[in-house]
Amino acid sequence: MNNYLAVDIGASSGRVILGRLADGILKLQEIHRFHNGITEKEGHFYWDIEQLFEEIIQGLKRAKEVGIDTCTLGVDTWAVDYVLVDGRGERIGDVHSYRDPRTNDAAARLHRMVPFAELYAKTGIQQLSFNTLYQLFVHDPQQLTAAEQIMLVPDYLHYRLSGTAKSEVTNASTTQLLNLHTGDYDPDLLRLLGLRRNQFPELVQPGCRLGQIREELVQSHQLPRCGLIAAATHDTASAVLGVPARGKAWGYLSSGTWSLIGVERQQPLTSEAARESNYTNERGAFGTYRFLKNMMGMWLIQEVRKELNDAYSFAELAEMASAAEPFRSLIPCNDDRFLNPPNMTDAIRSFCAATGQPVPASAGEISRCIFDSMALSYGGYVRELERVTGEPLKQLYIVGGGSNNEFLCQLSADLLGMEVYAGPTESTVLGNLAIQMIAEGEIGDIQEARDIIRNSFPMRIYEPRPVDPAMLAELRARYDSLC
Ligand code: LFR
Repeated sequence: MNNYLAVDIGASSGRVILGRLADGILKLQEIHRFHNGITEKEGHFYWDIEQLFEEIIQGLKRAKEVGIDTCTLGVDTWAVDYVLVDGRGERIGDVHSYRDPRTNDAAARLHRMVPFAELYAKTGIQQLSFNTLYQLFVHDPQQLTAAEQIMLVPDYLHYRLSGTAKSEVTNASTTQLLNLHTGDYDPDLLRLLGLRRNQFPELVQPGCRLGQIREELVQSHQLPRCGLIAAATHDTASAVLGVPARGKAWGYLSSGTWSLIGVERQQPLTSEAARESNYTNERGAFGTYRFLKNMMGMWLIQEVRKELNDAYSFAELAEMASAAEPFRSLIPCNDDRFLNPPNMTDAIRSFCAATGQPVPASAGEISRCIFDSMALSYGGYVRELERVTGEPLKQLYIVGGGSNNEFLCQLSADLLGMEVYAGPTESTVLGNLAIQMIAEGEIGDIQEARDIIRNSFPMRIYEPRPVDPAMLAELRARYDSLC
């Protein structure tokens, strides 16, 4: 039986998971789990990239301890953030997090030189204040000049493991530097940033082989012998691969730290409506496009939970929310003021006070305010997605950690008036493994992978409960007036 290891690192935690396929059923075993987060230094926010690398090594050691001698391995992480590497292969500087305020006014400044419409026509990528393009625009020019290579985080981790530097395309597309038409880094945008094409590694597709784990790592840490395979290294691309969908007319909501809502397409869509509504065309595996939009997701509740000193589990917060008065106060979840406030609970309360709404006091009231607002924003965006693509959706698949939140799933189904299929929670890991299994020839294609996932993991269906249309219209108007 082949062993496949998925290293999946999100903004709040990372995992090393072993996947195996037997009789058409995919089984997962968690080998290692670790914390991730950003740390502040003098007003800037960074990831601890050395720690993440060490955790991968720990995971591989444990894999060996549980009897794995050979395997393949792929890494996926969040997008847009990068590591600078000098001519000797050494890292230059710390790795900025996309939540670092350094890019607060970068887009406005850059758009004075190249209007957003032009950027969008070139790249098809939505405007997020932290896209790599804007981060590089404000990055220390001396460091950039010294950088022989600029690698996105999972590419860098693959490089540290194997010595092979490649730029995997699903994540590369989130830089807002890839030209949608040529498929390569755009020369005009590189010129604007004062960068050279050869500072970015060669672009490769998910499934590309990246060589073996370096022998010296295997020897010094007693690791299994692993062939590295580029996963769809952007976690959202892996999550979309892991959606257990069949047929057509389905949308997805990848629900983790972020909520990513969209559809899988065979061609990009860069119409005026798509641009104005800020939809992105990130590259998916097998030539697909992820036509989606970012919404602030579980980050809101994760921060609030932390501020409550982790006194309640997420399930408890959802339970308390369900007992609180509905739709009492709402926040525009996607507003930049919730991107990285010094204190999320305060930011929510101040917003409610400033807009003349009741100020949520208890943990249940704060959680209710978050979940009501999230469900309303999902509803609005699904309708918008249908309008922009001109294609009505029949089902919404919610995957990722948020698919466990029964309260939010049911509320979303109700407000959407649409069937919601929830699960699996591990869609990102499953998408990562699927690419490796396809590369190894154990699975034929992505539809087969999705069928296997559907047969292997539970999925819960939420039927929409009737909602008074006048009340819904009033709620929508209230929500929209806050945005
Ligand atoms: C989700 C995600 C989103 C990306 C955001 C920042 O984990 O990868 O797709 O926009 O994080 O990188």
